[in-house]
Amino acid sequence: MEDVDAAAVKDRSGYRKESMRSFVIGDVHGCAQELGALLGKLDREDAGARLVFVGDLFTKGPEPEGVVEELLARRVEGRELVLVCGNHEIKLRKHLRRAVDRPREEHESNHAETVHALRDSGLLHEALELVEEAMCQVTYAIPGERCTVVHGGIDPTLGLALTPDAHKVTVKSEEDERDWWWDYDGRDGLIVVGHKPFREPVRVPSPDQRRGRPIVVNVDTGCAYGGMLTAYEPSADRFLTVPSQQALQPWFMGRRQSSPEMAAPRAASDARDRKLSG
Ligand SMILES: [Mn+2]
Repeated sequence: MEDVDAAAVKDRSGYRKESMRSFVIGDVHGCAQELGALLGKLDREDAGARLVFVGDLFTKGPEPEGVVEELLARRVEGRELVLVCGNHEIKLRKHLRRAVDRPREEHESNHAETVHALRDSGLLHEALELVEEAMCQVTYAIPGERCTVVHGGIDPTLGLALTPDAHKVTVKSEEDERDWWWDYDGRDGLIVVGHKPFREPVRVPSPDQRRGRPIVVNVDTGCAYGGMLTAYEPSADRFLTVPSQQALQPWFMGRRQSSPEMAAPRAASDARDRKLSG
């Protein structure tokens, strides 16, 4: 019996990388309690699965230091963590860099709370390393699956390969505009994103086989705004969620799934790409 169990554990540990399960986790935004709860849930599914974070790990929520601790603890356990770059990683990096270089200086940016919380818990360097690691990875193709993770999305007219990195990290339509995923035909496989929060995960079905695997999934369910924290398992086409502990923001209450009928497709706009909104 012992030999059988040992073999099963070894198999889950990932020597056949292509068979390793992956979970893509939405915008954590400093919500450490919810992250702990979600990771506990995922561990009960498969304690050896790869954890792919879609970006925006630290800002907005109450406990960025707790998020650093959760991530480092999983690394120590030998878990495979993949950090994809969000727009908030880019925004936060310079503030963290400055705080590391000048630890006694008070910070007065809109990231001050995040920076101070990390500094007061002695995790500035660790947070900076995680942020810089994420910034090296704008896209992540899950091994063995036709699935790519990016923070914001792609320009469907250009496709995954030709969409500029800045666009991939920041693309977000306005309230009354059509989301890019309604104009995507699935040619680059399944694209999993975060960045634009809705009350429910967005799941865009393939146009030619409506019951098959989706072509776009958005796992940002607004944990920092009182929604929930969502993980998605691409191979099983399945969502796992935990409720947010944060106060429900009034503007977020009505953020239901966008519809393909909404407005006309917009032209790609470089000006909008430069605006790091959200
Ligand atoms: Mn974002």
